[in-house]
Amino acid sequence: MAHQWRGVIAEYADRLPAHVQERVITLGEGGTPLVPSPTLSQRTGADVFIKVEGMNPTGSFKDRGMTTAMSAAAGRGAKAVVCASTGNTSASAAAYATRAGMLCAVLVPDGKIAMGKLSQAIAHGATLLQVDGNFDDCLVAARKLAESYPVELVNSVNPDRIEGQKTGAFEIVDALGDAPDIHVLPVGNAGNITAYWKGYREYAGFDAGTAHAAVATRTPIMWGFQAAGAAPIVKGHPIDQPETIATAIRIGNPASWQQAEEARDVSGGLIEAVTDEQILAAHRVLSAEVGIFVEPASASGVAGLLKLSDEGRVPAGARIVITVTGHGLKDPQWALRTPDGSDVVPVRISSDVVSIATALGLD
Ligand code: AN7
Repeated sequence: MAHQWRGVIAEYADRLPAHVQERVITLGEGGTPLVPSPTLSQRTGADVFIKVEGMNPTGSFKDRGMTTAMSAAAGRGAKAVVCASTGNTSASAAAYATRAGMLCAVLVPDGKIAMGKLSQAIAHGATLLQVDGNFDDCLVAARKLAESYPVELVNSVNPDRIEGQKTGAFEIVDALGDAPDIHVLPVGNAGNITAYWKGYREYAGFDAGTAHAAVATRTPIMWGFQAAGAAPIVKGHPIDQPETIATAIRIGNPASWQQAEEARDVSGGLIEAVTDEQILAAHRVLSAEVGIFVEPASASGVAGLLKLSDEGRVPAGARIVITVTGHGLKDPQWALRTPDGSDVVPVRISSDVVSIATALGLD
């Protein structure tokens, strides 16, 4: 039988803690495509690759950390998990809890999560509570709940989440033969930038003790992008009422704030803001020119790269990897609106071939 990817815990067993390996809960996450992008390379004068995390089992990068968090919880005999979420974490937690035979509770900000993600959590049987508040309020409540009641927290403040998510960096180095010059990604609650930095550090022989030889000769510069209306790290203070169409990163007080700053500073990188307009423009570039459909938050890394390129800040020829974090089908409505805000209406036509050929300009 041809080799089938076995999920990140089996594939990277020697790089992950033993306690996540006693009872492995997996849906085959990881092993996602790293796609070269001639379009973005041409636009920026760099050598750009896209890590397509929408190809994970529940359609986002969260599955990498959920397999480890849920396996650790299962190994300890946990019966129930809880998370706060802007959508993707809840979808992932719900699916992995189903696989583990556990109960799953999710706290989401009222009315501010994409329909696809809501459907996933419900479909997988989670108990979904729409909280009167934003993501940050949900996370405070979820943490308190897990402190006082018999449920385990599976947000990225749980270190087991970071352990799984760091495998994204491993896969990139394994595919390219070394770390890229620059790694670009969206920043919301800041778990993912923390995890990628940890993964790159460990593969370059830092931080992981002496058990492993280095796989990479260096670590990349980390470039993170927040949405302008939800950019606490850029502004230097929490945002009480974060706003952006990229609901996945509508977060005003990231839990891993300090770790994100460390990744930025130690790598010589940056964390900057992109506007909703820039995010939607990048979303269109990805869909219409690159061939990859993502949800708006996932386009913010590409938006940031294009912004920096316009400003002449992208080093010529640099090898750049951009993580696009979630699938476009989770929040598909954005494709059906033109840049000037009008709805896209499909052309209606009779079924005769001549009319269709005419409409297609084939005559
Ligand atoms: C598509 O699901 O926080 O900086 O609760 O869904 O690691 O938080 C989602 C975050 C980027 C930001 N792209 O990552 C949640 C949640 C997508 C996301 C991020 C999220 P972090």
